Amino acid sequence: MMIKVEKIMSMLQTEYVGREIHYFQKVTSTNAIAKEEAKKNAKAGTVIIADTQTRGHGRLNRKWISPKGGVWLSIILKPTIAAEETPIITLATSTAVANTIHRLHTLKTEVKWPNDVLVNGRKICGILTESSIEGENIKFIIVGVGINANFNLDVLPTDLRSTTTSLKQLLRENVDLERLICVFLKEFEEHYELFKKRRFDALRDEWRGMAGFLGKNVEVMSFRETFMGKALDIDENGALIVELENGERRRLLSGDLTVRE
Ligand code: BT5
Repeated sequence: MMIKVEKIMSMLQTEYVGREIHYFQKVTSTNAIAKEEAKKNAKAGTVIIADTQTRGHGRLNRKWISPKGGVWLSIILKPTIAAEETPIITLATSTAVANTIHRLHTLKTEVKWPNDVLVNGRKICGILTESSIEGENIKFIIVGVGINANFNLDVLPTDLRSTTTSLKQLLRENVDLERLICVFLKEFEEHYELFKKRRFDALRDEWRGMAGFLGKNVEVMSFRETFMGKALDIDENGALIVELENGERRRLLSGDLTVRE
């Protein structure tokens, strides 16, 4: 057993996020388990945590490598919001992770649209938000968070090592996983409370302050095309605004960015 739930419970300072934790040594994907639990009426704030995932995934079913020593968790949420507002939860979660890593380990963290946290320009955390929608209503949202914590990069496939990092790789020692989880859950709850109060501007402003790529030239890969432009800002729904060379502006709801400066 890597992660000790009792230790988390003894330190946790939240009202409801993580007050119920389902812990597993090994799962397919904590998001998949969270979805099943959400359908079975799990309470909002319930957290699924695993030491390792055999089928961890990112967006578009990309593989998420989840070795032991990482933090792989999913939070079940039941907000009353419109479907188009969900991207803001992903942004708020990345801010919460960035704050957590910065506060605990004094590392300089950045966020990158749409779902990454970076240290030294390398991905240390990815977030996968999945929602279940019925008609116009959100039934539940699952926020999945993967933080590369207590493992070195040599356990990842070679092609990932130049673009990723981990806390252990950066700090040259293991961190207290339970403390990391507690601080994150508290940060998350604070941000989620703002979200529920629809303080989207506050969430956006904080995220912008950590978004080092804004104002830079980026290569955008959307499902349709690849193009170059300048990342200008995000709009009120969390969509990215990119300006092309000819001055034309595009609004992106999904896609991947590579900074080209
Ligand atoms: C993400 O997708 O970044 C979202 C990752 C979410 C993972 C969490 S873990 C708990 C929960 N359960 C799940 O099954 N998922 C969530 P995306 O932006 O699509 O990035 C995916 C890409 O990141 C892959 O195609 C790889 O290139 C890269 N990647 C895979 N494993 C990685 C890792 N451990 N660290 C950094 N990059 C990784």
